[in-house]
Amino acid sequence: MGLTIAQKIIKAHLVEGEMVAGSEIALKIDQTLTQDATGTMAYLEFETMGIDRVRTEKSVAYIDHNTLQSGFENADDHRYIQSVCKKHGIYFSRPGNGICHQVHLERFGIPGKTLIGSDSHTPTGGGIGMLAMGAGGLDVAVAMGGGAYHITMPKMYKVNLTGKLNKFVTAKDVSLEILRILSVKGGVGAIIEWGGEGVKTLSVPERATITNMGTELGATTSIFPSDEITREFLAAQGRENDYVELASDCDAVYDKIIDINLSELKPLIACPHSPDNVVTVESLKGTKVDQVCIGSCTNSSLLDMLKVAALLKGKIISPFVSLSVSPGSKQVLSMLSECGALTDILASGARLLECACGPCIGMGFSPNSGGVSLRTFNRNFEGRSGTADGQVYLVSPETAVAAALTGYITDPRELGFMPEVKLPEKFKIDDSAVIEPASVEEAASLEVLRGPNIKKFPDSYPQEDTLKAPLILKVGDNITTDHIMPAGAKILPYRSNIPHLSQYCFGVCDTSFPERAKAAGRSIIVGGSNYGQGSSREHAALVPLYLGVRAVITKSFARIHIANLINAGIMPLTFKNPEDYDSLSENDELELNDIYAGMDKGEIIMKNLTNNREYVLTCSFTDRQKAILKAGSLLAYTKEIGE
Ligand code: MIC
Ligand code: SF4
Repeated sequence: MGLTIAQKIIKAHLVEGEMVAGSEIALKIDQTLTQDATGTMAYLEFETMGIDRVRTEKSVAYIDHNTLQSGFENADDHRYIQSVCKKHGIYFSRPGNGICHQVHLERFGIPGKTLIGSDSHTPTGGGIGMLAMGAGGLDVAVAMGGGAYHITMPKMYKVNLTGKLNKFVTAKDVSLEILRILSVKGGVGAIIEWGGEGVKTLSVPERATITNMGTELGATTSIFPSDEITREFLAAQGRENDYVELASDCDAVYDKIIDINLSELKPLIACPHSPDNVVTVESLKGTKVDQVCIGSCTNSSLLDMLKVAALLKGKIISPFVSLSVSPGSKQVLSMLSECGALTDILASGARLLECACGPCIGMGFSPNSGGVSLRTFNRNFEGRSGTADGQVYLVSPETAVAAALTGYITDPRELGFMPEVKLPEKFKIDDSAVIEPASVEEAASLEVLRGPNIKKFPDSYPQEDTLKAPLILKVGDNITTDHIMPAGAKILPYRSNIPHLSQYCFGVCDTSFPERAKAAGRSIIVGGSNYGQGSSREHAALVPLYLGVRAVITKSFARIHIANLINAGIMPLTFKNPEDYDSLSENDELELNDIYAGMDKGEIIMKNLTNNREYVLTCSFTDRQKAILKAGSLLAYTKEIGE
């Protein structure tokens, strides 16, 4: 039987397990990346492992999220990360050099290699045929130390592309179309491979937009073949030697095949507050727009920016719209500046933001009260923009420009003429903002610089055989990590300060949660399906751990979050009968007995002492996961076995 592209890469990196969908496998990881919002914690975890130098082929730390520096906290954390990198063999991409996924694609990604990153959009690397996955910081720390990355062997889905995109219809619309088809949980447990004749019509930046947003499907990752177009991109980045051809076998078997005819697509838009809430742009025509943001790791490539500049050239944006443009990297910004396109953008009335995540994670540029914000980003979860009642829509750069010019949601095809925009034969190569690590000899005497914002890691609690605790919070379906542990300008600087962060836990759902959880001592959370979708932030597990949460019971979990819960020593369980969810209420006293035997059996019985009902909870922990829970955390387990 033939293999898919992902199966070929998995086979070449398999260190444990069998390539059978649903079973646990362990992979050797070639490259890691971190960003600063998750990086501080990941490097603190790496340090506790007592390993002198990273054991990957390349590990890169990016500073791109926490760049506001409205106090000492971010600057201290950046200094800490820079000093850890120098000492332990990690490349350090300075603030201003760009968004991790954009820079990694440009400068470091290699087809056929494995990459894990402490950011959920790491699958962007699938645009050049990498097996690139988002992971919790602790998993990344273990991989930096040479440990394998454990995942559930995914199913294989194929999206078969035919046709060619029409003018003003873009890769972003392809992402929105697949979200419309599959929903935010449609990719859970699967790798999405993009194939078919239509693939040849898509450039690397377009492919990367699509693999980037595969994250919103809940997929393990998304991947494109590595072909002539990939070779040309790498050659233009001065990295032709990194090219290898990768294709699936013609008799490869897929669990699902989805057909998309690119020629039939229309400009699409995701409405508040979910990326799969997709309709056509024309159906919302005339909706007044207050703000437009162009950028983020989804749509900040040179190609995107050149198209934006070409459409804005010689025009002035609506006086009622505030437009921000954040290029994805220093390479993009300097090339825009050298060819004059930046002048066209600025002349239109746009505000230029730095090459960073910025408004995407609520780091400035929040919309006005109730404001409609059209963004070329990948997430529009409630409150994420920093304005609680902000109405965020997700669109392509072309649709964003159309709205900025008219002041209303406008089908970009109404703009008429789309100037021809091509990628350059050579990108501007300047890696001076990437600081190399010290030599082994020099590293030994280097000091790691820690600031007062770094606080103690939360204590872990080895899983006991019995758990008696109240149901402290009951939430619905599709709860995101932005609900569990919000980000934004006020909170994000405290990512290495769990006690401070804890005040904001579940703030979007229930501001009384932190106080109630602390008062309860130990507690249980109940959720609906796809609990923990969204980011890779392990803080969405570490903060509940700090507040005493010992188990989370749901209808289903998102992939990275369930791993983060186990890594933090919080037991994730699911209802055997999903209807049982309905008969549980906040403050019910719950009791789980014979947990160890239940873990082995895959079923744990829970008594509700308040309504005297019994519930069957399921789990399918591997021996390793059971050992992690019994040790109290992945960190404690790793120390125990000396991995
Ligand atoms: C996001 O887009 O939500 C983030 C911020 O990039 C997160 C990481 C984090 O919370 O630091 C992600 O996607 O993993
Ligand atoms: Fe940054 Fe937004 Fe991309 Fe997350 S989704 S990495 S916050 S640009």
